[in-house]
Amino acid sequence: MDASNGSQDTEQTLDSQVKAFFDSAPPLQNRNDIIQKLNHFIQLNSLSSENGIGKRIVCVTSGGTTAPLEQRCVRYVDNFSSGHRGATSTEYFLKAGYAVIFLYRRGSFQPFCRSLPDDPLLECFEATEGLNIQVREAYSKAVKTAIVDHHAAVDSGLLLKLPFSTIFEYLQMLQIISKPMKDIGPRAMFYLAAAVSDFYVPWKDMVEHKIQSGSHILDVKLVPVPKMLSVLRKDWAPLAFCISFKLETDSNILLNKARGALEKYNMHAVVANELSTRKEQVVVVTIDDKITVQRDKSKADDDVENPLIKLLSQRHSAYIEDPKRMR
Ligand code: PAZ
Repeated sequence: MDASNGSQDTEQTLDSQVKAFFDSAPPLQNRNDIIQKLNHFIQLNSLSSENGIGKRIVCVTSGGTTAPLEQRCVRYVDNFSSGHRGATSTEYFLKAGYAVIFLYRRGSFQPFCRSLPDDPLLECFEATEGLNIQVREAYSKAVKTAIVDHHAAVDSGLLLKLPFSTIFEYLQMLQIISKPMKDIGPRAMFYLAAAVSDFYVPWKDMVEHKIQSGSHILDVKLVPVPKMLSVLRKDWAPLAFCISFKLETDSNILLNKARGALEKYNMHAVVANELSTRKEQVVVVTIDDKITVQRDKSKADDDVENPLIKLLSQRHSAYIEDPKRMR
């Protein structure tokens, strides 16, 4: 078999894996509602801008996907991701003038709510003597900012929030989002910060009912999730500016893995981060650069996402001017 046949075979295998994934995935319950909201959002932001050519629109993915072990799911495989990166980045993208589709894991961190405590309802509010509810003094600034900024972004049509839990929901939603994003060409960006399951149990192989605890070993076969980044770049939204993330715990392999992902999935940039330092520093790996981006430690409330989004927004502008220059 010659090399070209080999790559054709790999593509066919990927295509058939992707088809099998979507054919067997449980259909999204609110598919039509999501499509309607998306079309409205993209139409609105395609018309509105100072220069008359429409806003830049970014899809930020955030938090971890679950891989269910039972169809009537009691147990699932999960990961560590808190959604902090995605929520924080969303705020900076809005500041940079983007409209943001925030595709997030239910229950994970939300934009504008990062400085609130874990249980905001119970910790930020108190009942007065007349049984009215008021904000506790210590949280009054954080609550006000969260409510005002969040509502301003949503009400002005600049922030669309779409929740997922499972890998099935996430990938179907990413595919749905790609369709209208494809129509806006290079003005679209995908910023894929979600920690997506690498392995899953295909729906058709999954037991329906709760796995019983009687046996001594849990024998469940998980198979690799098809590499949708390739499909996103090649078919779903080929002109969109695509940023993926690479997380490792071993700093010795991080940059090589990021470079590998850049080439394998034809990304415009891969943001490399290490688990323990991910809030302090990341490295943006592109075809001809490795740029270290750090949080400004002299400012207590600075985030690494602040310089990161500035850099990516500049790169995106250059890409819009000349998409061929950055492949
Ligand atoms: O969600 P979080 O703020 O706790 O962590 C962010 C992150 C490490 C999940 C993200 O920066 C990332 O690297 N996402 C991709 C992970 C991966 O699949 O390699």
